[in-house]
Amino acid sequence: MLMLHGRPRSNYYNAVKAVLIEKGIEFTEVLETVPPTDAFLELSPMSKVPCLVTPSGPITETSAILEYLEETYPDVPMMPTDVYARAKHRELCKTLELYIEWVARRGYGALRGEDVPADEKAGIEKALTQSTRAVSHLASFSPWIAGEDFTYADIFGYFMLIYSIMSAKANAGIDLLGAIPGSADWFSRVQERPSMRRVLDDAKEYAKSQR
Ligand SMILES: N[C@@H](CCC(=O)N[C@@H](CS)C(=O)NCC(=O)O)C(=O)O
Repeated sequence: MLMLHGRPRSNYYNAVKAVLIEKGIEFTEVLETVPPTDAFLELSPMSKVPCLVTPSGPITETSAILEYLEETYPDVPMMPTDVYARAKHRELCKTLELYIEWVARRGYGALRGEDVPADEKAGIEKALTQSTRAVSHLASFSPWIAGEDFTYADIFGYFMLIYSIMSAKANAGIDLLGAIPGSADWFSRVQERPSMRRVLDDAKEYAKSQR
């Protein structure tokens, strides 16, 4: 049985969990602590969650895990089959990860009541202004982010935006969904999926248990 190591507070962990549920793959969850145990560092040397332990060994990095799941469990497809469409799907996911989430992450301190320096805020604003334009250019939202079919980019994209929305507002005064036409309705559509409801409910329960 596959074992998903991590924490339901992590947007990356939750993305993999939702894809496992969408694909109907059995898995067990293994909660990991902060700071990490030595045993977890053996599985995930960068101490990052999620880590998926497969019959062949552990895998970290969400995009690597999602591609492994797609290749190992193709019965419920969650990536386009056409080679060019697949490359565009990866391009969209990378853009959301590197230029939205990793930029917004620089300001996550503001969500915990910490000060974010003014020059960092200015950098976030400049970078998000460009990357929201890029996502608007690459995404379809008709009805799903990469076109007609629901793919893992919908789940991954949702989780790249979930905390970024708050950081963009707090640090740069940017309404992230407003800046990407079509994304607000899509965001609501994604979170109505049963897989997503389960993951988001579990995350809420986990947050309550940590208070
Ligand atoms: N590039 C990684 C990012 C994962 C990530 O940043 N995970 C965070 C939680 S959201 C984490 O494990 N942080 C703990 C640490 O860095 O020690 C991926 O794609 O999985």
